[in-house]
Amino acid sequence: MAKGKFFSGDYRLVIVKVVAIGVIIFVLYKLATQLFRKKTPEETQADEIAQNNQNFLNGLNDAQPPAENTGSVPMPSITIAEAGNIANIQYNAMQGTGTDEAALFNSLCGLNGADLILVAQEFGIRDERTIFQYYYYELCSSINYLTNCLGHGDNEDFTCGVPQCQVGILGLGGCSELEFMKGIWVKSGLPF
Ligand SMILES: [Ca+2]
Repeated sequence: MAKGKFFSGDYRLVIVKVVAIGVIIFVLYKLATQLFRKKTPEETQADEIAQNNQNFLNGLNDAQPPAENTGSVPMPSITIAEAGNIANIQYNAMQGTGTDEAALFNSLCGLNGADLILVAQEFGIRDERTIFQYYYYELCSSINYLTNCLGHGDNEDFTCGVPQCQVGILGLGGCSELEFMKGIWVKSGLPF
């Protein structure tokens, strides 16, 4: 076909050619705008959160808990399935309006540092949050009796190995929910 003859000939064929070229240009334009489009601040932020979460998960793979008082680094005392079960207990305790602090703390209390790392791994990312991000979202960071942000801690009946959160007379004192949770997770050595 000679140059210049492209749009000559049967008008129906010309229409088909014009439409075809239009479609190709449109598709190329769409691809180019997708490739070179600047991300919105929300998209950039979402990417950063996803990347941070992925870094956190990658870090868990070779995380090692600090040595215990005995001087030895603890090995997991629970199975992966049990860790998954505890991760689910954590998740479920935080669903809905309130938070079941007793379920959160009780299911973690007996665990060593290696077990806790397994729980964080099995929790993974839920609702775009790591287990710690979920705690920050759900737990009170300071005691406030008016807003039912009660103090939590060890007493005669309940020992979770968080001595700095000793509950005082009449059950007052202790640590905020978040402080107590951080106290439990110290054994894992994970940045919380
Ligand atoms: Ca909740």
